[in-house]
Amino acid sequence: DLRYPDRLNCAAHLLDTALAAVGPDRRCLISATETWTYGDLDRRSDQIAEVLTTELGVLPGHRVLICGPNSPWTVACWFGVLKAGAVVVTVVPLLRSEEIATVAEIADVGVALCAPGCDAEAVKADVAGMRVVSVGGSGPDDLVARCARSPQRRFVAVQTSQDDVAMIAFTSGTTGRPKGCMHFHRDVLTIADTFAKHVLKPTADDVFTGSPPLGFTFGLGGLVIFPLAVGASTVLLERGSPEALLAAVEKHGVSVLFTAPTAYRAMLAMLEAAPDGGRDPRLLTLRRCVSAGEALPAETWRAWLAATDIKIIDGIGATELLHIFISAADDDIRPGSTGRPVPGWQAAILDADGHPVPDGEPGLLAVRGPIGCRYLADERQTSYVRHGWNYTGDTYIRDEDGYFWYQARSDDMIISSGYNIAGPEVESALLRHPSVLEAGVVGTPDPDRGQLVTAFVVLRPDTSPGEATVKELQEFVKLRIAPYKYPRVIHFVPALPRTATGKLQRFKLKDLS
Ligand code: 3SK
Repeated sequence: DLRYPDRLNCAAHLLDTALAAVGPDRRCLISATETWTYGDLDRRSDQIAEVLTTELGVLPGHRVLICGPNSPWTVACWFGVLKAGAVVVTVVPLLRSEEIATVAEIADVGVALCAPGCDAEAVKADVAGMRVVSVGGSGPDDLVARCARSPQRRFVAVQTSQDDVAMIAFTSGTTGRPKGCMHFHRDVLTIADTFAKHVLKPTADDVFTGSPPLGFTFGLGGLVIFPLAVGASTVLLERGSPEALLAAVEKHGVSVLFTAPTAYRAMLAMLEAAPDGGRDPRLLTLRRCVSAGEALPAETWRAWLAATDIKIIDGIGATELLHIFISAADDDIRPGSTGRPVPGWQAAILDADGHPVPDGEPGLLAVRGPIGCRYLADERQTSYVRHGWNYTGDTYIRDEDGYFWYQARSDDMIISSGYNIAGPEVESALLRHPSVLEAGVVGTPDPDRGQLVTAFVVLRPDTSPGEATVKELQEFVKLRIAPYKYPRVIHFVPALPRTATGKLQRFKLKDLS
């Protein structure tokens, strides 16, 4: 049931529901240096709302940028801005001044709440009308100091409407001018009532952690909305490296992990079998693992199952649609497939004119459901939303049982000698070779074939990057997928270019070749 009250402030609703269910003393946010209870988060977000409205001139509907690492104060800012009736503008941290300036200009940001590191870039952005306030730095103007001085009283959350904009999440995609995706207060609750409720099924006893930044909606949902919607706790890591994830799981008894395929592979390389051949002793508390951000190869899924006995829940979401809309868990999983539409969502494979493509054939993934794409003042809205569907920009195949199989980003299909070749399929085949750590495959211009299948490979440290390895990998791929798909060119590189959210930047690979 996705009906919500007309008057709805999602931040107040989430906190009030959790407080009623688990009480103020339940652990909520855990970082390397502090642990906040639900009562702490409620109180500090009240103080932030108070400071925003009484000292910084923020009014309902104003846009407030939050730029910070995964930390309790970043979460408190998110709740405080919403309690004040303002709109959260989220970006991943480490943006440079020019990028901040673009986002601030598109979203008409009045106040920027920035952690140390981000604040200098925001000041350098020099956006007219944007006041930069540091959070967790030093000095009397810092938000934390202002909160400590503020009257320590309850802030009555602004009674927003369920379809008032709560947040504008920016997506840079893998290239192009960033797009601001507007989401309503009800959308924030909807992701907990669809993917989390029907697929993930967390409980109040769960402890969450993961690597995606809170400025990426995958991280916001997985590390804040889903745990808080059930009164669970969440471990926030400033650096979600594979080493840090393993250490956090062991130290805090984590049971739910959100990360991307690359991190699962990196952790696999670090795991040790227990003396009895069972699960690595650091991971004993883990019960749910979620992967998104990129397609999860069947090989990675199987290797993780063999090492941990856990079936990774793969999923595809989009910043435009806030969170995951196709996924599968437990016995419903078909390794290598993303899964089936999450309850509440519909998905179809269409051609560019909106006609259905038969099962078994590749086409454009189109989805519709309780959340839709609403770009802020961006003409690309009319290419994302067409024929009553959201076109995600991915090429997929639906099988006769209704499972969706990722092929490529629609603009990443390689056309070589008239064949359609999906780069990620070649990447999966390469990843099955024991010497390959990471692989990125793109089409590069070729006068004879139109495009050449070109692979960029990160080898394990003990492998030599010579011609013999090139030949071995080519033969290896030919034996596993249709031979015409094998990479005719292989470059060995120390690392692959990725976005701050971990997505492979294939356009940069094209530039490298
Ligand atoms: O990249 C994805 O699959 C994703 C998942 C959840 C939320 C947002 C995104 C972009």
